[in-house]
Amino acid sequence: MTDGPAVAADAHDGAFLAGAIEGFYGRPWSAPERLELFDWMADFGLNTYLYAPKDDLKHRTLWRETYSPEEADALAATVRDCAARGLRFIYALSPGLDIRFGSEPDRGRLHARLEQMLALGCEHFALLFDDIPDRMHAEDAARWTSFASAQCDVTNGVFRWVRERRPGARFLFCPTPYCGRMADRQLGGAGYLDTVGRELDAGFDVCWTGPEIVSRDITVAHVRELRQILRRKPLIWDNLHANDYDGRRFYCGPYAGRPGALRQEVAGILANPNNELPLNYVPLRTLGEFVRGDGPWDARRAYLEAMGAWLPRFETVGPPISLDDLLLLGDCYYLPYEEGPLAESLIASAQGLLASEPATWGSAFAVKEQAARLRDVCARVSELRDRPLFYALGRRTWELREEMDLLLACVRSKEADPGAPCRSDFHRPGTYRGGVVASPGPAPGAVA
Ligand code: GDL
Repeated sequence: MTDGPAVAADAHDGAFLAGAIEGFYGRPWSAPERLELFDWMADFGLNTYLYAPKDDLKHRTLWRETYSPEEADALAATVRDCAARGLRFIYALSPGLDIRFGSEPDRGRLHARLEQMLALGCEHFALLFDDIPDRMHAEDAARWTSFASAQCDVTNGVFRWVRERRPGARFLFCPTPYCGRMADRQLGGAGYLDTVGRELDAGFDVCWTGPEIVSRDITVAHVRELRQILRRKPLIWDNLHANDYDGRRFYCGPYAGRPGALRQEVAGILANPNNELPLNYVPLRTLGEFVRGDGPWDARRAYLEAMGAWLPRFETVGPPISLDDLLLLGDCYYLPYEEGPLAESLIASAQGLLASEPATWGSAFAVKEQAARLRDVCARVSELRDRPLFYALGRRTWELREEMDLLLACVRSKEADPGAPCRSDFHRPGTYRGGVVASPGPAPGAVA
């Protein structure tokens, strides 16, 4: 395979972007949370923070409105906090919900927004066109042959305008189809990505989440193919640890499913992680290790080491949580497509017990012990000294504790009377897994 056309030497400083995106749906992080994030990032060898919280109204829904003086002060402080730690702050704007590409007033508003951010000390920018209606206003459709051309035209204009003022500015662009599945479905119109490859200024990095929005694996072959189309190395916007799409889960597993060789194939990797900042310690620490490494990547080894480093945050006011306890808990909230091995084995053993007769069980002792231990670790989470960490974990670990209680009740009940249905006084219809979301829907296999 040949390399794609080289990015113009002066397109940007060429630095590999490694870091975090605040890019989820939901409540944006607070100023103290961002400070904690920046301290971690500096510690983990990460260099870039992309400000793109979907629910900062002025990032997306009200993209035309400049920040109030109070909001501007807070953002300027965030820009300074990044600079103080040697981190690159990139401000993202998402005008795609309703921008009129041909409208001079709308282009003027885009400039006004970036001008305000320049005045606040921000040097680097992103224009994002993800998760928007993939059709244009009729007047725009009459002027541009494609959605991609209209986006490139506006984006290139903004880019030149900023570059005149800040020659070193780094620029990111998120296409409307930003993963393989969307491109296959021709979101944004046929040939969208080819048009971006041809028409978007070479100085832009183009964001890409892999074959899926949340990609289990991202291979070298996958990004090489895309590089040919985009005519530049893609920048990975990695949703591996994002949890905004499922309020019952979070992911504290390692950066995984990406080979070490990916480092040379992309312009950078930015992780859009869990909404709950305290839960991102291991994901970001292992990402830092991944990008700094130069050989094959051993995700589980990196995880075990990172969990050891995270453990001091689990100091309690009661009996301690040990590393083994933490690994058992962490394995239950590992990665979207994979539980950790301790959780896998607990699930398999529990399913085995529930599906067979007690006479064949031998000793169910090991499963009961593991389930009881997990239940106790979940209970001890409420005794954490680090209250923000407890607030981030508490609802999920409460639910897991209830599941362990139910499992133990079923095992006990089966042991006492194999023919009797499992009964629990604490898992009653209506309050246990009630509500519309928990009612039976299509089986997972039915979703193509
Ligand atoms: C998305 C959104 C992102 C969201 C993520 C996970 C991109 C480019 N956009 O599609 O804001 O957090 O999925 O739900 O990934």
